Amino acid sequence: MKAKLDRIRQQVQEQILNCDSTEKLNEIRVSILGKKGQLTDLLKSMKDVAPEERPKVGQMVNETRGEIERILEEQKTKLERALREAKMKAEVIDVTLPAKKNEMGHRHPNTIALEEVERIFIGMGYEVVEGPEVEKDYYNFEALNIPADHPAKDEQDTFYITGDILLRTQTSGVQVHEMEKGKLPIRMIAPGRVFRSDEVDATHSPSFHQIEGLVIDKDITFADLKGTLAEFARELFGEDTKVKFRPHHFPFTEPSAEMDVTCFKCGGTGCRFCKGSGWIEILGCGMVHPHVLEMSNIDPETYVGFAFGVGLERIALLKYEIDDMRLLYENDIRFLKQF
Ligand code: 2U9
Repeated sequence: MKAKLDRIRQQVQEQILNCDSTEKLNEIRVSILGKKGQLTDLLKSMKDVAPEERPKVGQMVNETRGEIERILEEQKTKLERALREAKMKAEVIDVTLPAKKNEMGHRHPNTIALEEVERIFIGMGYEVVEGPEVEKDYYNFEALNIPADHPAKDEQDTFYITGDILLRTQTSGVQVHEMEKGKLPIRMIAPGRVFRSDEVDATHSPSFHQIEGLVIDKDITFADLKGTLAEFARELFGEDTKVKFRPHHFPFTEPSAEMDVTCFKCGGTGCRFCKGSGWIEILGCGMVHPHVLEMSNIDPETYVGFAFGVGLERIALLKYEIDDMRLLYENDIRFLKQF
């Protein structure tokens, strides 16, 4: 019996030491120690052993079983360690390798200009309010003193969705919504995208951006308008910038004006940039028409206001000396990278 047990142990030991996976190791365990395994069979055949021999034989079988279990455990530990080491080797990270270059995007010149304008007005206590690009005819035209038969409503200039709903041609509707809320005073700017049926060229696009401003309070005068917009111009174009107001007409403001700034290239002496005049037109403005206030339930006897409107692309083109508006929309990275 001892010789038989030794043979089994030797054979199994060889199998175990040659085994290269934990799955195969388990198969070996089952084939020796399992229910139908070799050693289990041997124990079952104890009934054929003489009774006085049984304790001795039983002890020998158990010793062999213990020995095989020890070898199995050792091999299992060895295989697991080898597996862990191989995995760690495969996953090794070389921290000295140069890092992958991250392509950093950056703000569009329109966004840079918008944030600059917003910064200036927020600094003067204004709120930035946004509104819908699809608007009712009333908020885009009627409430701004632009009646049904006004040429500005011409379908050639406006994208109508239905007879009553359109893509806004100006952001003024945002201010009308604010006035209707009845919370006064108002100090706000309304930046946003607007739409007009224009042909694309160096200075026009069917979709562009405006920033409109509105102040409504008691005792507001044209002097407040001038002071505010002169300060805006100085902050945007430099502190030596002078401003000039020329009379103009807008249906929603009375009196109305256009504001020019001294050319920031030549300082006002005249150059190619300002076409020799020394001045650059920058925005439109005026005192809010009393009828516009009335239509939004604001008493024009108590409250007065001023408003202004500026094209965002115009500011970006001037500030960054870009001579064609189309460049702002083409998304050519070589162009955009420069700002
Ligand atoms: C309300 C009352 C008055 C907004 C104003 C302008 C003058 C103006 C143009 C500038 C260049 C449009 O983008 S542009 O083509 N805008 O000249 N806008 S006053 O006046 C308002 C707005 C809302 C309730």
